Amino acid sequence: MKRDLAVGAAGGSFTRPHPMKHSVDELAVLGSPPAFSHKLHVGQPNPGDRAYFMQRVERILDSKWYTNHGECVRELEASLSQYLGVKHCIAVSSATVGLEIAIRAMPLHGEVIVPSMTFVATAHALQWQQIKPVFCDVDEASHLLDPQAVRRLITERTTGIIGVHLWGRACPVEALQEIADEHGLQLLFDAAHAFGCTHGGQMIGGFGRAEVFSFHATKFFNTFEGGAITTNDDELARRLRAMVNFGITGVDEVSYVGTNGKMSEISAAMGLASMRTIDEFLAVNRLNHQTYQRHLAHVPGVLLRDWAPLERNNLQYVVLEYTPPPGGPSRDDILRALQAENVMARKYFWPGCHRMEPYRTLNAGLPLQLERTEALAEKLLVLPTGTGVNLQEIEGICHLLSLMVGAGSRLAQGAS
Ligand code: T4K
Repeated sequence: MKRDLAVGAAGGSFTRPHPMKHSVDELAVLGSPPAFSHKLHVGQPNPGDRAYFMQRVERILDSKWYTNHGECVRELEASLSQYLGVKHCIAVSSATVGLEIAIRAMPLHGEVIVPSMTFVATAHALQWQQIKPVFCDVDEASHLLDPQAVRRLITERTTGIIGVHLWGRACPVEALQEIADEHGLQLLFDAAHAFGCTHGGQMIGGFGRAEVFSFHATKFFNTFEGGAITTNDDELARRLRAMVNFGITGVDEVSYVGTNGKMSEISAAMGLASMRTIDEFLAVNRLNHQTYQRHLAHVPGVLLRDWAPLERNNLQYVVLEYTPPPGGPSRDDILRALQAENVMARKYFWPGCHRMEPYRTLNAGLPLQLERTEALAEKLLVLPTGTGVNLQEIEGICHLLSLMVGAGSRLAQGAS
């Protein structure tokens, strides 16, 4: 099983890289056939224990209990709490809804400081409820909230900070907590990327007042759609649990404004099936990452960081920082050329939330200080990993990248 996964068998078909391309002229962007016969995605789902999933689905159908905190959800919540070492785990229908509910339950209002270098859902979860996301710059090397920059953005309207554990790397948790305590702010973490990752050897999940995970199909651990809010705060947990279910606190009793944020039984069954293969997923991602590192180490302009080797990271994102070498192609030329080869790389999280609507308009004319975010947004390139890509394909991707970087302005010509 491990070996199969290690070579990238997703239980599906293998693509052999096209007989290796030897020269720039053979690149697809210049008119040759693509290197890969099918698309290699950044977010192709890991399937989990398929037989076990099917067994649980049969049981759900027989039970005639499909949602509303059924057996699978209860089992998944217990299993996640134990895995993460946190007191309460509330399964939700997505991380976006989880963030919205956590923000409302804490509650946050007025202004909340968030990084702009994140998926737009982090900002939308605030804006959706008329709370102003105040965009903060990140550290250049870690891509995480810069505590000094956070301090500069605090006003009398600030009620909280949302740290994002981007790429599964833990935020500077202690520094952010210190700022929050000093200013009477609440601290929430968007842990959408950080399931199975640690900070100081401790699983992410119990930091701040609450943390929110994503189990979307594209995450290394998935429930089709879904997520979880985790907290060690009993009172908050009670409110969260009610708000996920319309604010219902008892039979015919509603105590809060709530919504429908419940995870269904079928999603939870997928979660239980994924829990059984989590170590294999991690091993595959680790091997993929090492393979990328080994083959990209000498490609000019390409940096693939070896992140905090003492911490555990799920490595669900392979994030390159690309600085064009003299005369080299731009990041966007490389992206276009990779996609022509069926390598569906992404430029997460370009251009930064502050440059997307409605934030671009809302912040027009304001002196935003997001230089490092903007510089990173021009550099980042995220490559396919997970069980849907095999080591041979990864070697092929690296080889293509090195051809492309050496192609200079010819890649841009291919685009025109
Ligand atoms: N906070 C952060 C920091 C996040 O990154 C996210 C989500 C959230 C909060 C909110 O979490 P959720 O509410 O979604 O639970 C994707 C995901 O949809 C999104 O969950 C994720 N972050 C974000 C980083 O990536 P898109 O629109 O860029 O990509 P998408 O969904 O089209 O998928 C990427 C590629 O994966 C596709 O081109 C094809 C492949 N794919 C996708 C799906 C859904 C598959 O092969 N199979 C599939 O089933 O947002």
